[in-house]
Amino acid sequence: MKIYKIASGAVIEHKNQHLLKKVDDWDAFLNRTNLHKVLLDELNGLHVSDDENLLDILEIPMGTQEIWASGVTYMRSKEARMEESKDAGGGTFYDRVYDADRPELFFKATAQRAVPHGGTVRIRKDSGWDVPEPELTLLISSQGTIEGYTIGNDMSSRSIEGENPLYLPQAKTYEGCAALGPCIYVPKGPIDSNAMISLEIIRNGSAIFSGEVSINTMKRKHQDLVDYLFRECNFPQGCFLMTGTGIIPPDAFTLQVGDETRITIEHIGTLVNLVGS
Ligand code: DO4
Ligand code: MG
Repeated sequence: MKIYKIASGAVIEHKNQHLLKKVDDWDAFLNRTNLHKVLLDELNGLHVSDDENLLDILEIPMGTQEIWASGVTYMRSKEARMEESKDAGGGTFYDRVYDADRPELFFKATAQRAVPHGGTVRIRKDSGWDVPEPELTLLISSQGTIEGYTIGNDMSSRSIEGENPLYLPQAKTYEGCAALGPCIYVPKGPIDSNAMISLEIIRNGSAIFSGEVSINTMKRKHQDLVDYLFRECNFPQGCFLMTGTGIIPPDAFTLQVGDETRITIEHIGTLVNLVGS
């Protein structure tokens, strides 16, 4: 089952049908344990739409929840960050966090700084080296249970992060620093552990970078990340947690204004965004 957010409410995709549901409070709508079953029970009586343009304009599938992120959860992320920060002493601390029990977790954004599928993510004007980070993103209830999955783009400035690790919040959080969507995938159980994430970056109509990774190569378990996040933080509306990137373009690559990012995660869909200034 998938949930899309459009201007007039929710579209629930189930068995190749699109059902319309009025939602007054997106926080309450998403923050429910056993969401798959709850949604199934609510399908009865919903209007089925055959409007082909129904999903043309999507909103971020969230309410006022915070978006958090995990770091250095894949080998590729550890290696790329050790390389970019070696002049700032980063040669050792990324491998330490990769191996430590405690994961790297950081606050990323709220809906105000994020954009939906079809929206424009930004690169910072004071950054010269920028990448999208394609990340499986968890929808977590206020009880700490994983209820769904979406696609996140953790836009990152590698020049600012590489200059000094204490600049991480500036490398990661700014206007237009994240994209989330196109929908929330709400399966009966956990997502297929072999699901693939792929990233394509399009410039002037051609793919200038493409890469893929399986979520089963992630170092940590989803629930372990959630448990650490919930240790000393309450999330009365639930929250979203990006689970880290396993795809980073080669060091010579930087995003440019006008590029298009296309992130696909099996079972969820494709999140497409334009890069702006
Ligand atoms: O440690 C810096 C950020 C890591 C990150 O965002 C990732 O691994 O995805
Ligand atoms: Mg990331």
